[in-house]
Amino acid sequence: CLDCNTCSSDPAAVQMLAVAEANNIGTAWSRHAQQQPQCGFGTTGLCCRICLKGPCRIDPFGQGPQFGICGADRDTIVARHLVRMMAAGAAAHSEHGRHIALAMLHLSQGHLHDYSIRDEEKLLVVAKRLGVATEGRDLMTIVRELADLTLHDFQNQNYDEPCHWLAASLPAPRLKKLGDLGLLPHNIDAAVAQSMSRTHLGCDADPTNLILGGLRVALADLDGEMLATELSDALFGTPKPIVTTSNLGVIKRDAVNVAVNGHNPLLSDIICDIAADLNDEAIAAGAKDGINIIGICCTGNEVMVRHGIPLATNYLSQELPILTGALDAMVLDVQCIMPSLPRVAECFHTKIITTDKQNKIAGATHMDFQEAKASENAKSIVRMAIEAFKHRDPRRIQIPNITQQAIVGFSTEAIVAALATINAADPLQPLVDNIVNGNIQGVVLFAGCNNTKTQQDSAYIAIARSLAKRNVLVLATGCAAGAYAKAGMMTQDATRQYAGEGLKSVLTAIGESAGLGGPLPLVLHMGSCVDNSRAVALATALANKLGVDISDLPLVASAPEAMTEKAVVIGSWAVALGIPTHLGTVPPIVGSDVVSQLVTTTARDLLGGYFIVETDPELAADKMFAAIQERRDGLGIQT
Ligand code: SF4
Ligand code: WCC
Ligand code: FE2
Repeated sequence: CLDCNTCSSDPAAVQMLAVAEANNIGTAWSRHAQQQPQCGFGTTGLCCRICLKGPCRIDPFGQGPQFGICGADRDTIVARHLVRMMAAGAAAHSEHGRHIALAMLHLSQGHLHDYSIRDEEKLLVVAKRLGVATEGRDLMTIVRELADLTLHDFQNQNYDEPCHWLAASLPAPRLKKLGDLGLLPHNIDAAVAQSMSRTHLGCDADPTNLILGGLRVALADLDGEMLATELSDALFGTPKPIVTTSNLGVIKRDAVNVAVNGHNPLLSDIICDIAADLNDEAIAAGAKDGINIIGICCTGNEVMVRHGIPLATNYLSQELPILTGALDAMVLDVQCIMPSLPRVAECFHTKIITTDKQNKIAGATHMDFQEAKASENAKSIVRMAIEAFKHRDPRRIQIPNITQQAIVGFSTEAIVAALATINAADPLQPLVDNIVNGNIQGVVLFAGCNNTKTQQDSAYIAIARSLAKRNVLVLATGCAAGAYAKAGMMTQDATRQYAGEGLKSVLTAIGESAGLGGPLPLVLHMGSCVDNSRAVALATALANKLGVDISDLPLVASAPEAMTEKAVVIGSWAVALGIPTHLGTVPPIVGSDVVSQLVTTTARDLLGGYFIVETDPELAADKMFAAIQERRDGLGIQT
């Protein structure tokens, strides 16, 4: 490898990559290099492994075989695999959601003593939205009914009854459109199972029908994300603006550093709670600064937006905190966790702890986390970190002295509350006024991952700067949010430096009236990946206020470094909701013109949303800005 700067635009990651190189420790980047060249059939989606007669490969240039052994053509093969990706993504998000819903149920049954409803107001708001009676009723009865209603979205067998969360949350015209096209799922689990079933050998071989089925499971994914976000808010609190820090410099030399990595807040939130109780034990072990909890990836985002826990890093650089020699434990729950972590940790004292029965890694210590014993389990985990701290090798400690301030916690409620300081009676009106007068041209939601195919974080930064300069309001979730936090783009200075004049004036007016003593940050951190549902809530509120559909709004989404199946499914429901959605990673569908057409032009005709595949950040920004202008034209508000 020649230059670590080509791997990442994050200076702290670059520093640690040099350490990895010097110590001959493999990282995602070195493994990426070893994987080159990657298979052209897989890249274009033209390899099928769905049955044991395969793998079958379609010659992309038309010279060799054009059909798999069963007779499937390129379009069927590409569509089937794409649908399977969506199903896997939906399964992941909604399994997370189910976990939270079951915790709510068990809480209402009196089985969980370490959890409570921290945000009663939020609980009541969502209960009402879902049709649960709240007046004069005991809180736990409401919790029970809300949990039951939520779990019904995993159990309902009436195909014509759409999932409750979607039905209660999307604008009426969108629901109508999706319902007419048969895209409203009745049951999350069934939608996943049906996707697997129809893509089995010898089942659905019509690419159009397959992709429509894919959109149905994508909407099931959105249902799972919505319920995960909203119930987590009720349990752990709805995020409010909070000032914290980000990047590897948040690791403290004189503390027991415990990283939480993964997605589900059920464990990490409790770890944050009990850390203070064990501070004295950490100090007694020689860590004069006590216990320092830091976040990685989306568990990191969850505790960052709710409690201001510093975020060490996002997905692609998750191995690097170990290389500082000062990370004492990394606690893992589910999703986007590299199986390499125990291998990297072998060279250090860091304890890698898996906690979910269904997500173990060979070489890690498994500590089965049970909600009924949450505090007890969390204490054992933190004590493992304190024990590991005693085995540190002080000579190997190198913590990059790099941190950035990050103002985070912009839930939909927090954004509306900030706007309410300008117009209490009608909080959305100032936003609408500024969109109409052109101070804000539109809104972009950045979501999705890191991908070794791109220099880490760089496309996020370039596109956001380019759009912000053109007065586009920037929202972010997941690893996108991590990228912006690390790069110092969630600060007031970033607003002063990068926002166009119109956007700057609006962010300043809102920030000042909301008591921030300056503008809102340039990029608003909405939370984890399931919290993309927060952006849908904001879009829905705007659409409802204007009496239009989401597809009419000057709103675009972007995943410049998309990587996971979860990112594929998020992008797919964004399209289904009518949102022009940029992908900076070329998806494995380019082997089929038919499928490529379906997710671009056909989707646009049917749903208003479509994918924009563009790997060049500047061109991507231009295309998204053009999509925003088109929407403004449609609303008759061109300025
Ligand atoms: Fe080949 Fe058809 Fe089997 Fe796929 S399902 S591996 S195309 S025979
Ligand atoms: Ni969501 Fe992508 Fe990060 Fe994982 S955490 S890597 S799906 S963006
Ligand atoms: Fe995530």
